[in-house]
Order: sequence, then C-alpha cells, then structure tokens
Amino acid sequence: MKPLYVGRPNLPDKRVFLQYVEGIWERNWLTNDGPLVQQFEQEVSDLLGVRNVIAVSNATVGLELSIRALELSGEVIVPSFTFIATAHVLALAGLKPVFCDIDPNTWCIDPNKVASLITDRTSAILGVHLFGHPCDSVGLDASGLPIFYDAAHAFNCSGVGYLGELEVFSFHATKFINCFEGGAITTNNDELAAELRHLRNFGFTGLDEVSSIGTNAKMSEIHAAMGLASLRTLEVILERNRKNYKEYALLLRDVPYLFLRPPSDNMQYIVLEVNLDYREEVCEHLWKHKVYARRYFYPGCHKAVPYEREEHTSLEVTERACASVLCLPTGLAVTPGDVSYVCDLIAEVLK
Ligand code: T4K
Repeated sequence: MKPLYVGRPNLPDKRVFLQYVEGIWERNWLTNDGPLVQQFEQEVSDLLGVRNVIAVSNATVGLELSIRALELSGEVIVPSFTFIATAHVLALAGLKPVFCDIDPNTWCIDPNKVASLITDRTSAILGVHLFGHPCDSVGLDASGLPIFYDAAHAFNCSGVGYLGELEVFSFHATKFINCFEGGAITTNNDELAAELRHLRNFGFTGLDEVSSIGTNAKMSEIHAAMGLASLRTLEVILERNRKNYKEYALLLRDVPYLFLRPPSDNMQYIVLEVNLDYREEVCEHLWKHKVYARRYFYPGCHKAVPYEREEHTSLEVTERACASVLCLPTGLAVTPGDVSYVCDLIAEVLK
C-alpha cells in the first residue's frame, strides 16, 4: 500500500501550469506585481466577493504585514488551538499573545471567553477559521476591538474573505489550493489594502519614495501560475474531498470511541475526535501502516516552549481538543479505496 499523508498537495493539471509558465518566458517578467499575480488576485477577489486581494509569499508573512498595517500594540487575544505560526507572528512583532479557549462545537475562539481577557493593553483579536469553520464574527464584534482573521484553512468556505479588518489565506503546498508557497490578504478597506501593498514591497509608494518600513512579501509569477492552475482544479478537488468525506462517514459510523467532526465547506481536513484513552494507539497503528495521520494542533500553542512559562487562563476545551484530535488523509492523492483502508486500520484498534 502507498503511504498516505495529511497535506499531500492537490496538484493541478501540469499542462495548464506549463501554459502559464510559457507566458512568463515570453514576457520575461518574473516578479514584482506581474500580470499573473494581478490575474490571481482578481480571480480570488471575484471568487470570495471581496474588494481587495493582496497576494503575498506565504500566510505567515501576510499576518506579519497585517499586524504592522493595523498598528497593533500590547496584547492580542488569540486561540491556542491553532498552527504555531498564528502565535509566532504576534510574538515576532513584540506583542503578547493572550490565549483564549475555544468553542466546543466549532473549535474556533469562543467569544464568550474573550471579555475576561481584555485589559487596557489589548489592541485586537486574532481569530482563526480552524479547519475551514468560520469564527463567530458577530459574537467577537461585541468586544468592540479590531478583529482580524487567520483564514489559512478557509479558502472557498462560505462566509469568509470579508470579515473584520482583514483575513489572511494560505496557499501553501498542503492547502486546499496551492501556489507551492503563497498567501493572500483580503479586505474591503481600500486604505488598508493600499498600505498592505506598500508594506509587501519594502514600503515603496513610488519609484523613489518610501513611506513605511516594509519588507519583501511579494508573490512571484511562477507561484501565481501554480495558483491560477490550481483555481481551475478547484471543483475537482472539492468533488474528491466530498467523496472521501462521505466514505469516512459511512465506514466509521459504527466504530466506537470516535466522532467524525462535521466538514467545513472545502472539506480540506478530515478531523476525528478519538476517545482520549485510545488516540495515541490509533495514531501509532496508522503510522505503522504508513498512514501518516496528524495530531493538528497538539499540544496547543500555550504549551510550546516560547509560551509555556506565561500564565494562562483555563484552556479546558483546548486541552481536550489537543488530547483527542486526529486528522486523516484526504485530497486528490487519496481515493475512496484508500479511505476504506484507513478506516479498516482504525477499526482494528477500536473494535
Ligand atoms: N495559520 C494556520 C492556521 C496554518 O495552519 C498555517 C499553516 C499558517 C497559518 C501559515 O501558513 P503558511 O505561512 O505556511 O502559508 C504544514 C504546513 O507547512 C503549514 O503551511 C500548515 N499550516 C500546517 C497545518 O501544515 P507541517 O509542519 O505539518 O508540514 P509537513 O512538512 O509535516 O507536511 C505535512 C505533510 O504533507 C507531510 O507529511 C507530507 C505532505 N507533503 C508536504 C509537502 C510540503 C507532501 O506530500 N508534499 C509537500 O510538498 O505544516
């Protein structure tokens, strides 16, 4: 049996990609806001229904630019149950990530637990649309604080792209659609978008004028070519994800000690909650058979070395999620037949 991974790239049609590459050679235009980057931004803008899309080299740097553009300071409230980059971008900017517990239903930041974490140093909330499930943005709005979102998992999910001040998507190789590496910031605020464009390109506002301290966060043409080719594969990826989810739901329905969490709209992640006593055993059994299931996002950012010494509020739901979560393979590299193999392995442990 071939190895099965969580995060195997969804490869688009190579011929479509190569056609875009031909164009790059003809124009001899490789980066710096090239025509393919502009086309990619336009297509993403149309798809998400948002006024401004700023393509960047990856989502992490997109979040870093966002923090600068929003002029944040002091503390930012953020979930701990997320990829470590969400916390790191705050710490790298000299801000304190204040970890908040999550809602047991969505596993996104719990708006009811935000109020008690607000101090006179709080400058924003950074929500994460975890596994493609949108945050409760209405609940978060009640805080009165600026809100921005890590939407790395949420491309093509309904209700995202235009929330809060801005949202940041990832087009990393392992994501629903990919640019090898890439990301995009989306916002309906034109002024913010203009500043983000400056920050993406060293702070240049004209040929010789620099208005702010920017960096190099540009997406190159070859990355945009992959993005455009991937966009043309979107329906195919979605169809396979749907089929795989259906198969998992069918084959796991009578297996005890687990719960298959509801899918998000892009179905990029297959997320299981496994009884705490058995999660490690299931994971080890799968790895032994080359099914590389992942405990995303164990053990939680608050337990990572740079943050573990800080005092944290109770993160009870987060702790439970970290102890039970197990992500399973899906995407174009996984067939319903592979799903059946994975489910058999899980049943061998839990039956
Ligand atoms: N916010 C959130 C909530 C995120 O999840 C992420 C990234 C970010 C922000 C930051 O976005 P970017 O700055 O990356 O745009 C992977 C990805 O590297 C990371 O992008 C992603 N989240 C995270 C959830 O997953 P790792 O450390 O688990 O990756 P790795 O190298 O173990 O790859 C996963 C599996 O994918 C491997 O077992 C094999 C397979 N794979 C991977 C690559 C890169 C392939 O088969 N081919 C490949 O080319 O973080």
